[in-house]
Parts: sequence; structure tokens; C-alpha cells
Amino acid sequence: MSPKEREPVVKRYAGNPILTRDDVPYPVATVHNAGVVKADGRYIMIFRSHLLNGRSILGMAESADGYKFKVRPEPFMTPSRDGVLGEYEEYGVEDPRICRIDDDFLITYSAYSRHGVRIGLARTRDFGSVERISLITQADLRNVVLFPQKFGGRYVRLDRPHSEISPWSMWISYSPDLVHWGDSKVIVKPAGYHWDEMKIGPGATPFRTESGWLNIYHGVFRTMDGAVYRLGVILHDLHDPSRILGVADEWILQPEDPWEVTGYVHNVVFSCGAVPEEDGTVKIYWGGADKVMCAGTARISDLAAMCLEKSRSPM
Ligand code: M1P
Repeated sequence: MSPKEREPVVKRYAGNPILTRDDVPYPVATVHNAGVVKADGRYIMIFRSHLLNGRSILGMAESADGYKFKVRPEPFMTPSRDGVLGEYEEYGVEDPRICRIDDDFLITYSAYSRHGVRIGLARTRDFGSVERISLITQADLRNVVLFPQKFGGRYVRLDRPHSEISPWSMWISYSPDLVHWGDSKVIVKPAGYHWDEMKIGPGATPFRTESGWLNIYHGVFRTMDGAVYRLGVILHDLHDPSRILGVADEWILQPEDPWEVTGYVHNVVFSCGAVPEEDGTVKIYWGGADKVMCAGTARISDLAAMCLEKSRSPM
């Protein structure tokens, strides 16, 4: 590496991509945008796949080391066919995030239909069966991640409403019961003429560090060759996550490997999951070009330092 080059913040796993459609025992076009948690020493991945009609379902894979995953023979979640959910999941279920609160693994996912995109909330205790709780947004919200604890007796989430007036920004909302949400306010906006200037969205479930809650998010920049999706980091106050301690000025990961540059949608790295480890590192998982799953590691202290030492303005 020449002295001009920055040490990579995220070290890519040498065996990337870690999961592709060839690993899935039913017909799919893609494997991407997976939520991941570590439970009882095993890594559980819930991933999105496009079916061959372009609509998405969720699959599940397990791993002992966080890199070599084996896919379950049957999909984990397919669009509901009944009632209200049948109507709002008609076009598919996408981009799951997993958040453990007590003994529950809560899954937020995008529900697509002719009415737009909403967020659904589902719950499992063992990943053997999954129960839908409710739709938790109106139309045109995406990228909802829950914090893994309550604050002042309320659940907290980050969300990303669509907007034509202001660039698509990150908001925070509160709930007494996980179903009814409100007190919403915007906390981070895209920065003008910056790598995340077109839109941003929360990515992985935020995790606690000694400096604050680390939030790995995606930012989008529009070029003459289409949009480029990169990953960045935001640090939130430990006691009040609406307080932003810093937004790292530089991205932590951009599309570089061939399977990130070219795929179903080219030039995309998009994260829905990260697993902090006891050795001070975090495993970060991302979809490459909306087609494959990749993984890498970063030192948690490096990510926090990027937010604290050289922050761009949150708003
Ligand atoms: O194709 C890139 C991503 O585009 C959308 O993300 P967002 O609206 O947050 O920018 C989603 O469709 C996502 O699944 C996809 O990876």
C-alpha cells in the first residue's frame, strides 16, 4: 500500500462473497441485504432473495464462525396471502433487520405492495417459526432499525421516510408497545456535495459501545453513471440516541470488489446487519450489488474515533 492510501477501515473477508444464489436450495436470482445476529454462539442470517419474477422473499442461513453459512432448505418468510398483510405484502418482503430484546428476536422488514412500501414487524424466539406482529408504518417508509433496549420506558427506532422536498433523511421515533410510533423527528440529513448527498438510511441494528451507539448506515451519491451506495458510521448518545455525537465525514466502505461493482444493481454495498464481538471488533455484513452477501471486520474503536474526530454536520 502506498503512503497515500488509507488503511481500510473495514477489512474484507478473503472468502467473499460468503453467500450466493448457488448456495440456496430453491430457485432465486439473488442473496443480499441480510440481517444477522449471534445467538447461543451461532450466527443466524435472514437474507433477502429476488425470486425469478423480481419479487422478494426472506431465507435463513446459520453459521458457527460467521463466514461459512448453510442455508435452510425452506424460505424463512414469504409474502402473507391473507388479510391486511396479504394486501400490503403483495409485491414481496425485503431487507430484514434483526434486533434482540430480552428473549425475543424482532425482525423489521419492508413490505411492498401496489400501495407503496411499509414496514412490518415480526417476532421469533428460536428462528423455527415466525409470528407477524403488525405493520408499524404508513406507506413510504423504509430502513427501520430498532434499538435493542428501551429508553425512558419507550422503544426507539430509526427510520427513513421518502420525501421529494428534503433529501431522504434519518429520523427517530418512539413507541410504548412496538406497534404505535410517534414523537418523530429528523436527526441526520444527507450532506450537500458529499458521498451521502442524495439519501441516507439506517442500516444495521445499532450496537452499544463505550463511546455511544454505533449506527452503520448507507449513503447514496448520484453520478452520471447512476447511484453509488456506500457505508458510513454515526455515533449516538448512550442515554439519548436522538443526540448525535458525530457522523464520520468519510465512508467506511465503498463498492470495489467485482461482485459489489456489478450485479443486480451495480455499485452497491448495503448493510442490514453487524455483530459486535468480545475482542473489540465488529463483523459487518453487506449485500454486494444487490446480488450476493459479503462480510468484513472493523475495530469498533476505529469506527467510534471516525465519528468523534472528524464529524460532518448531522444536519
Ligand atoms: O439498490 C440499492 C438499494 O436500494 C434501496 O435502498 P434505499 O431506498 O434505502 O436507498 C432498497 O431497494 C435496497 O434494498 C437496495 O439494496
